[in-house]
Amino acid sequence: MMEQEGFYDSDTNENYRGLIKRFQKDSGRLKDATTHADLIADNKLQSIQNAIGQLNSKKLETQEQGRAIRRLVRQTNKDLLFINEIKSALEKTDFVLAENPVILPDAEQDTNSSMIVCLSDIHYGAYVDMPENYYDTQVVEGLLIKYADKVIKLIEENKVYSVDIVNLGDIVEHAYMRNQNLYDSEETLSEQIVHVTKLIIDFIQRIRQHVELITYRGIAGNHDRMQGDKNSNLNSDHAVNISNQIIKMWIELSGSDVEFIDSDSYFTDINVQGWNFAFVHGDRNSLNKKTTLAELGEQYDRHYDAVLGGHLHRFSMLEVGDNRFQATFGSIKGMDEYSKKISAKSSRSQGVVLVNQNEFEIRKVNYNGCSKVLLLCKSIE
Ligand SMILES: [Mn+2]
Repeated sequence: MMEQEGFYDSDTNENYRGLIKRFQKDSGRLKDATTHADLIADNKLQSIQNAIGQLNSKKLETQEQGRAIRRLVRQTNKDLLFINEIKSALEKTDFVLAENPVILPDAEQDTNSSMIVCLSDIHYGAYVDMPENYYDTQVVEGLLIKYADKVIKLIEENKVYSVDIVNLGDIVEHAYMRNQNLYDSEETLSEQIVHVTKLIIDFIQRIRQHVELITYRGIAGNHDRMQGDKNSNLNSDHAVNISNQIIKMWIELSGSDVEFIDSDSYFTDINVQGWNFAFVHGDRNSLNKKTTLAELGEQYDRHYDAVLGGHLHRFSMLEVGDNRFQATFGSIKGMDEYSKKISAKSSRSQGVVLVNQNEFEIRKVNYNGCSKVLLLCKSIE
């Protein structure tokens, strides 16, 4: 055991020596003073001196090992604590039951359209209370229901028979990123991840009531990283990874026929009716930069018709080639003190892409009519 902990020499450990001595004394095996003196006379003193010399030279090394071990113990405890927090948040959360209704096609009209539905920058856990916007965890639920209903309306108007839901990241506000977030956050990180995932599942199931073929996938944003510093982060160490696992678990346990698509942590792409779409959050690949679509095409060896992202918290569309686009969708969160401070005021919005064999249309989905008063009412309900 001691060797595993990095202590190879028990003779140089004073506490260990004391322990053995005490045990020997208690069990009557400790030699008396006369015998002890004899031992010294028998040149045993030399070996003790050697041991002290060894102790001094080992001291630095031992300190280093001790630090490494303490760090390991701290990290292990932190991870275990986090997993336990997730577990207890899951136990306290009720997930919607999966239903897989048969959706009868409209006999009179062709149903040949598909739709990509993006979810972006939910920032669950953020608390905003300013003249232009109000946002808290209660409000998120209402806003996601409203968005799902807008999507359902588009499904019906456009005779959509298949939907691919792509989560573009920043699902949680995260408590540890900027100092400002510390007092603008609600709930612990584990609670934020579990609760926003519950709302995402509600969103998926609400749409599933109106269309039979649904896929879901999610990539991570900068707020989803477990550690704020992007350089010190393992690639899959992010909130969306945990959220994805919960969604997969829900699909499996509830018998949902929604298809979960695995993807990279920070990139995914999809072919819908012959058109190629790429997705990034937008923090690692700037969607303001006109060459991003071409660069992603080069990197993944594919001709992309559009690359879609979030991150900027505003709708933008840039034509960067012949009918080829870079677009960003807005946030569910809407304006906050931070966006105001960096003069990036913009409205709450989301976005979809309507696709058929002949064309695709990137469309902003507005949140008109969600005044602060209405949001507050929803929150109080
Ligand atoms: Mn964001």
